[in-house]
Amino acid sequence: MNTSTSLARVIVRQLIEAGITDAVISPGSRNAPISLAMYAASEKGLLNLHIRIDERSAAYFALGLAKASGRPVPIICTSGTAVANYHPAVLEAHHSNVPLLVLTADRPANLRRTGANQTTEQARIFGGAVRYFADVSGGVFPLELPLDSLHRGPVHLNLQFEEPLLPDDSSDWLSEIKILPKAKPAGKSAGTLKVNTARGVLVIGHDRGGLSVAEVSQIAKDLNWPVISEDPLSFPDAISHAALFLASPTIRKNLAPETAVVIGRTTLSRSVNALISSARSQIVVDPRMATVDTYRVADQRFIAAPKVEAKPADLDWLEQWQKLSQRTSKLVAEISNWSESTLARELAANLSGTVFIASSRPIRDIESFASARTGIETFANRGLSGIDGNISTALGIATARQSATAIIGDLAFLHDLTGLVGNTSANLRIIAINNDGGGIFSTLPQAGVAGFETVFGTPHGLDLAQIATGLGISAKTVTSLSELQTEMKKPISGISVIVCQMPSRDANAAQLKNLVANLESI
Ligand SMILES: Cc1ncc(C[n+]2csc(CCOP(=O)(O)OP(=O)(O)O)c2C)c(N)n1
Ligand SMILES: [Mg+2]
Repeated sequence: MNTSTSLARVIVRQLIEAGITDAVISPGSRNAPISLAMYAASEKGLLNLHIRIDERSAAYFALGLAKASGRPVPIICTSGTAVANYHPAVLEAHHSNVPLLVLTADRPANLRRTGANQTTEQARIFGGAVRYFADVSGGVFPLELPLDSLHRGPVHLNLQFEEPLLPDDSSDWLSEIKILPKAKPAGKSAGTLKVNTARGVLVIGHDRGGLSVAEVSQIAKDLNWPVISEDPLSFPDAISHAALFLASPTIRKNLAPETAVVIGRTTLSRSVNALISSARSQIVVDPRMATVDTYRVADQRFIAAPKVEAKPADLDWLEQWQKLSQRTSKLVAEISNWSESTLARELAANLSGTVFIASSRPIRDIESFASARTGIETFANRGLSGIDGNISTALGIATARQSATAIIGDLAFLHDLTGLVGNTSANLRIIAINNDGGGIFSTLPQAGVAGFETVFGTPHGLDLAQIATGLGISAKTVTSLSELQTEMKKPISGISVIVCQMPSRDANAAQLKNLVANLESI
């Protein structure tokens, strides 16, 4: 058997034996040995293959698949620029400890810097963003696959394939394969969180630093403090609309806590971050302090869910928060126009199943306008909050589930159009919120500066439904809540897009500002 075929088969065999079920391949010649070995495994029912032509989309698709399945997902591409297209998703995986196994094909090392075609310095190209790297040559990978490293984030193996690249034998190399997934390495002992303050708050970052909803719910129950959750769809007892009423400096001052326990990172609202800063002490629980956020500052730090020893809660304190939340709920319920706020409120109330929420306004509007509830499984890319790869991540998540819904802004939608190219079996409904540009910028200090529309607003004037239709995807544009509700009642089947055509970005920013001003007097 030739050297490249031997290396590819050893790797694929080990992956299957380790319990890996899915792989994402992008087309190319140099990766032929591993692509063909994976194809052979898929023909035997040992692996589900997903083919995505754009490596950036491919890697995000795998990211979504890995997040939703909890299993490592290999991505396979050819040499050269293909490798660099993996970088955005590798960074997102790095910042959120997602097990992405990056398998890049390369030419033999002696061809580097010789002018050989499609040959660049792709060894260590991802720098410190991967937990483990190896530049592999020869017929057999000399080490066991670094599966332990994968449990802590992305891993890169650069595979030097020399010619011939096609198999030269027909041996039954996949017989007697034994699937023996290795148990996840035991985590470090978590320790005990002892608090003797009654006026504390528990703040939960959107993806909980990777902790499970159950682990975080247990901490919330033991503390019995007001819970501020960036994701109000996973914690029914969270204080709804906290991000909104905390925008009032007066309210924030009255509610300054003695202690803030923060789970994961909070990246959505300045108001919530200001509240955390006003606490006398901050305790952080975040497994990512063991890998990526190693310099995070806090009075006390835990890298796993701790046991909690708390003194009985001050129920008056909890009630103060609940009253403010109820008053804000009333104001939120009174908004009746077709706007990004009412859209978020209604989506949050009516969605079911698995939901991916894109960066920018969509995730912030859900945080602000949803009534806290449960019964939904949520995902978002909050490692680096990119507006890239959002369709692909959602497709990967939908592939690991029966179906999913994605809520995505127009720029994020346009950014990842190639995510819509290629066959998938996924059932994904995309709700594209079209405000013709980056609506978030109208809510930031740069709103209205000279050149605002050119460098921040970036209107495109495109018809998103027509674009989707051109890609063979069914799409419908809606301009009212009732039309949206009619569309949402239909079953999710294949990929479909509902384009919500929104009023102007300026009008939305003015409405948000007005709402916050009204909150000053509640
Ligand atoms: C890859 C990437 N490029 C640029 C940004 C900066 N950015 C943050 S939000 C945003 C606008 C997003 O617009 P859209 O998706 O339409 O959402 P909206 O703000 O309108 O809700 C941009 C460009 C980013 N986060 N990620
Ligand atoms: Mg937009």
